[in-house]
Amino acid sequence: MAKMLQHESIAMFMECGEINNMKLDKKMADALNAQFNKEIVSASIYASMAADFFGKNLPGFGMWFQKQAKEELAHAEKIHRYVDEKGERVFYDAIPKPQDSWSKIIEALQAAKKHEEYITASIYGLVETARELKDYGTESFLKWFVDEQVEEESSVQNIIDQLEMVGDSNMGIFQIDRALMQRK
Ligand code: OFO
Repeated sequence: MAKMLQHESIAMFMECGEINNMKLDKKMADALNAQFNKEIVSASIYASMAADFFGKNLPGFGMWFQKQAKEELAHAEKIHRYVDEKGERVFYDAIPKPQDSWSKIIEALQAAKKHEEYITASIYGLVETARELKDYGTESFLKWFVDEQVEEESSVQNIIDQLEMVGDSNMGIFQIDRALMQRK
């Protein structure tokens, strides 16, 4: 009897182990792969905004977006590593050509805000998929991205608010540009 219980508990333990180390469901793996590519597209959009700002002699805005582009690549890398850890691999999609220039500074920032909202919705979709599949490991991994999106939306909105405050004042824009150079 005791032996039987021992076998049962070993079987249960193995089952739990399988749950903890479970492979990614195809639906989850595909969704993470799509997000991986969206992060790379984000980097391309922001790098293009940086180029536009540097070209317009707004180095603070340029540096801010250049750093943002690097962060997006780091996000892609984070997903890449997670997918690898789960025994899968990522696949690269073609990167669509980003817009080259924006006629007003605020238009670029508004486009960035809209893009971040789209990314937030995409991350929420991933969380939903993880919950649906009872993939708690991936849900926990995604928590970092949920928090990061709150921060990203808020930092872009702060710049929009400042631009709205100064309007067309060249001095105001100059000061915002200088302040953006401080981004770590
Ligand atoms: Fe990756 O957070 Fe912006 O897009």
